[in-house]
Amino acid sequence: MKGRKKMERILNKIKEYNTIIIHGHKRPDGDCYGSQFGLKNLIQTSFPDKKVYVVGERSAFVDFVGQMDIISDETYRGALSIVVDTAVEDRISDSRYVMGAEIIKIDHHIPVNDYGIIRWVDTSFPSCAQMIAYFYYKFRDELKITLEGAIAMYTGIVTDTGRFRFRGVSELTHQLAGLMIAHGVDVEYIDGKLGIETLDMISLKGYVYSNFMTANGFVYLRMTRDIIEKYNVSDEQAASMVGLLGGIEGFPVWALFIEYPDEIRIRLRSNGPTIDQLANKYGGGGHAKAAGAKLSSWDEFPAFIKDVEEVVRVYKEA
Ligand SMILES: [Mn+2]
Repeated sequence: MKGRKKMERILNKIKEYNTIIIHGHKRPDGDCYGSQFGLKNLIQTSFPDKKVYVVGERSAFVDFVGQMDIISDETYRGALSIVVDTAVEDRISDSRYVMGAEIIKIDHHIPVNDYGIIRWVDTSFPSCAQMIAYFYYKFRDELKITLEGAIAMYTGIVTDTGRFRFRGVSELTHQLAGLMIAHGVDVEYIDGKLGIETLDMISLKGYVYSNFMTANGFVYLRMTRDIIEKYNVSDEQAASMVGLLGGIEGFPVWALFIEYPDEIRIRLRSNGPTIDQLANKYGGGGHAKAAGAKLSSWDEFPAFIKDVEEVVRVYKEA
């Protein structure tokens, strides 16, 4: 069984501590919330005498999953810190996690920093919330959850898998999502909550669809500062628009050029040629089909377009 020893050690630590504080990452997403609040619910429901807190930055779009606790530094005395869904120590939200007596890491990302005395890291899980659900499932004879926890875990599973569409989704993913439904999760309710978008975001989508440009096999958009300001979105929200340009017939590579004060950051995507080497050439890197790169100014823009066209040409000839 996957990670059995690690899970047993984690359960023992949970039993050992009276106060448990659960951290996630900065700018938390659905999986971060799902893992944090799912784990809180699991511990609190199974061991009602323990004090369990969830801390860190807030994310409005997943507010329905739960509300962050505000705790004093004093609370960390003799407490167990558990950090979920975070590979990079610097990204852990609420840096006070180090004040806990011991730290446990539960994550599904490729490890970057080896923090924590127990590290249960398994990159085969498509979401960290699925790890929490799996933990519950494996010890279900002694653990309990309520609907609240099931909603949290289901939300994490759904968001990190792009609603069950991404690589890594397996029979186990659906089994565990099914287990959450068995606990009363209303899939339509969650879909409705996650489907809510701000008017600004919808308007920006309209802009992206109306203003993208094309080269040979390449679709792109220049997301300039004035556009980001006009539509009143965060840089991160603006950057998320790259997904809109994917999957267009005849255009295996797409990108969003996001203008920052001192550089232009590129989100580069492909469903054909590998693009990580191209990203390396432009000060970036990443995966074969999803990478980041940067330009120091728009002067480099024409050369970048040419390089993408070349990558596409070579790919189509192969
Ligand atoms: Mn995640």
